[in-house]
Amino acid sequence: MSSPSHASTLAQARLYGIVDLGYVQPRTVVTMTRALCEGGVDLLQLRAKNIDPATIESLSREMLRVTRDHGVPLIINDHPEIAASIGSDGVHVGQDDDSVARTRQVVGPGVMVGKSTHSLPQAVAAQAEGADYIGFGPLYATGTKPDYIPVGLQDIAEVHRQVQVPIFCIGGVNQARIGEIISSGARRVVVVSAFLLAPDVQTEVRQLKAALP
Ligand code: TZP
Ligand code: MG
Repeated sequence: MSSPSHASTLAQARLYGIVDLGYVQPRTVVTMTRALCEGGVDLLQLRAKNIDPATIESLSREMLRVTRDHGVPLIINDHPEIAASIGSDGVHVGQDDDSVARTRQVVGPGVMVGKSTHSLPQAVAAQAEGADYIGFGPLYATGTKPDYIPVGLQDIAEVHRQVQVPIFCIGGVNQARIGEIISSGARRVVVVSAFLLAPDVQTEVRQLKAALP
């Protein structure tokens, strides 16, 4: 675990937003970050696939100014060296990235490390590896991660029995589905496109948050 304060932040966190540059133009990153924070996300990630590291670093610095103002932890996807150099609160790695231990060596002890998982065995392994939290999904087929086979809702209860670190269910989460996701045992969710493509981002975040337990 990264630090006691991050542990309590994660324990309280229910709604995780992602600024994904597949949906957001670099010039609107700051506006989007503000809308997500003001709507009430508890954690925010920058996800920038196929973008050069210098651009990611400068965008993440701009985001950090906004997230700090709102007291929202910022997590950088894929780039522990950027997380370390800008002083972000966390870094997120996938199954094909460096191990949690190696990632932690880069970012140091005060930075949370999250890991994506796509099955029950991967979730159990990520906890054993020392992840501070995990993502679990995609629950549904999603254009944000088109190559992945959805895991469905049937393992949500079991993953919560087997894994004690915070579990953020991800993939196709939106207002229409949140009821069945929560009924299946989810306590925390990540929302990407349903927020980023909403006509009124702040309202969308607020309404989805109100539907969480
Ligand atoms: N990991 C599993 S599903 C996913 C990621 C990054 C994308 C979720 O995006 P959306 O738009 O909320 O389905
Ligand atoms: Mg990755």
